Amino acid sequence: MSSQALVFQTPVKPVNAETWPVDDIVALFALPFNDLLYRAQQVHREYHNPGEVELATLLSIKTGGCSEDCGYCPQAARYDTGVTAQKMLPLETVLQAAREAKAHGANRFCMGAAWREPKDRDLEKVEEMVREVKALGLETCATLGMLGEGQAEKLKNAGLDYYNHNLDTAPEFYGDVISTREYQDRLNTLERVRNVGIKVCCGGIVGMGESRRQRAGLIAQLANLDPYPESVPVNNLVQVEGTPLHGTDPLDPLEFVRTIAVARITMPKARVRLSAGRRQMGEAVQALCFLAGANSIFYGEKLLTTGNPEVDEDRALLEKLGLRARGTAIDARCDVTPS
Ligand code: SAM
Ligand code: DTB
Ligand code: SF4
Repeated sequence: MSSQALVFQTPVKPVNAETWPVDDIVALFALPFNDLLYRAQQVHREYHNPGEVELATLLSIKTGGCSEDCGYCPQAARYDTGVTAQKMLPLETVLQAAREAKAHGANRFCMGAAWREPKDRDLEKVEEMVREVKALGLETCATLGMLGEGQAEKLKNAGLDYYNHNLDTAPEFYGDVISTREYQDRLNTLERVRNVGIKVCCGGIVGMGESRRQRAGLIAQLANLDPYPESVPVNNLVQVEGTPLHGTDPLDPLEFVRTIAVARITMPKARVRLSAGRRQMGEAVQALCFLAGANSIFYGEKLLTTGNPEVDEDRALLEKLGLRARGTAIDARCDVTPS
């Protein structure tokens, strides 16, 4: 058997197939590491400029005091995590943060709120923020929890480009992590967002004690959305003292890299974001994630309540890897042919 045949005897979604079976995704996870990364890099190069990384800056516009019981989250009021509940930030504070993000070269500005769902009077303030941030020339994203009837439309009219709402994990594991809302509630919000023409940013968290099959189950849920999300954040659990998931056995970093590669292969056109957990990861693992097809990061020293690499550190890492921020890259698909 030729080496080509060895590489390609792995599952490939048939052209007309409607869904990715979980078994096929498990089979991708089980590939020899180098074969998996090779496949992922091939897909990546077919659909994306491999020299380019999108930079998305996060701002928590309403921190803490949340009524939900998400087992990973430092912002749930019921866990004693040291996060104090704050009121929504004033418009000018948000705009100042957005201007700084733009000055640092961010492509997208994502506003997050610790809500189960927004109240209409709060949404009005967020609409204003979206309008003004967009006017600065940044892509806009918001993550505000579940959206009710008409709320997605209001955000669309304000100019929102992306709505982030994660499925978080596989349906079979979901109940171990969250009890205050259903998987179906999340799917309903995603449908509302899709129906008004806002782009979908949807991913999940790994390292919560789920099995490999459950990681594959999360990817299957995402990849089988029709269409699949434009943006797929893959978060590695940031363990926060006081949350139920604090003390979970950390995921093997190479399994995290595999998850990125499988997301890339199953959702070829999506931006796959190497999301929370980078500060704990080290440069080599992050470099492998980029090789596996990640082409977006959260950029800025803070995620919502926990830390993220400093801007200068990230700039240095991108430079070291020969990667550039989206929009600044010349076509990096150059052939460097030895003379
Ligand atoms: N409250 C809204 C919601 O739950 O949809 C929006 C904000 S919530 C913090 C957004 C996402 O952040 C969660 O769905 C989860 O995937 C991620 N997240 C929260 N805490 C995390 C942690 N400790 N580690 C990794 N990801 C986390
Ligand atoms: C996403 O998938 N990850 C981000 C963003 N969407 C909102 C949030 C990560 C939060 C990590 C824990 C914290 O900083 O509170
Ligand atoms: Fe609240 Fe969102 Fe945190 Fe869940 S993830 S506790 S909904 S802020």
